Amino acid sequence: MGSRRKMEETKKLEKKAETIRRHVLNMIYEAGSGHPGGSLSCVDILTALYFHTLQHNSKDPDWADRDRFILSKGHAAPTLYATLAEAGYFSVEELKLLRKMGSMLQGHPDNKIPGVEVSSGSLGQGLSAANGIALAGKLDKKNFRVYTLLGDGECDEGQIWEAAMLSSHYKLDNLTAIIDRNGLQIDGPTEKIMCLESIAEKWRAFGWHVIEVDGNKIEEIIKALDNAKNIKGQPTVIIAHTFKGKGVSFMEWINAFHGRALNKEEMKKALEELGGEG
Ligand SMILES: Cc1ncc(C[n+]2csc(CCOP(=O)(O)OP(=O)(O)O)c2C)c(N)n1
Repeated sequence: MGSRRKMEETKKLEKKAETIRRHVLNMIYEAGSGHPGGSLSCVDILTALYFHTLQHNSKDPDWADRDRFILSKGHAAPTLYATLAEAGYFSVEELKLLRKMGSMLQGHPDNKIPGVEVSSGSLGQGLSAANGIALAGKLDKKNFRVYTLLGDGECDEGQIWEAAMLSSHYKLDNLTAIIDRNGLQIDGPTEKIMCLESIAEKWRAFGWHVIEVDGNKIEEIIKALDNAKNIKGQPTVIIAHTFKGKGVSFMEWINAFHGRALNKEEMKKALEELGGEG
């Protein structure tokens, strides 16, 4: 792609990410509860995946050759739902029903929702599910790829490291894990609670190809996702350095917004910062 077309694509995707950020805040506000911080940090990653990288068809969610995405950090469900709605899996109107009784869109992803591959929310499980799907793809000689997004705090779960060993043991080069490295988890900074550094060295030691990017820069994420496709014989992990609360100045790196909705006044300010409509 020429550099001018690339710039135009990036601009379009940045606009899409802004729309998704507005949906996320509105959804959590309407619901009165949810996880805005870790939902906002990963918006650019999901935008790059669904609007650039993934081979998928919202009109045929069960298409056998589709690429698969698993949101392992399931509490970022609002971002997944808003992205799926923008991609045409269901109506944007549905987003208002987040966490409402009887609604399809419960607080954590459920695989009954069109486009949701695996139910998640209990941290630590997504990479294992992704391994199973990637291994099945290889056994069936399919060309689809598998992607999963993990939280950095989620990497405290032992199951992640068991799964990481398996991915490299079976040379799952059709698998890309992305870590939302926003540096915070439920109780504070990851490095205070359970030191993860050097996270890149840890994944390398487990047999993975490692790429580090600014996870709030869409063009960097796209480049890394494209590069991962060319890595043979081992899985790739993209360590995506992000900001929790990205896009709203008074939320960035403030862990009070891990698990609470904004109030009316905060919403007004946040939407002003995000600009645009919707
Ligand atoms: C097994 C399990 N334990 C605890 C929780 C509660 N919980 C929800 S979010 C969260 C913090 C996760 O931190 P991180 O993965 O860094 O997420 P982010 O900061 O990106 O939101 C915790 C402990 C859970 N969902 N699952």
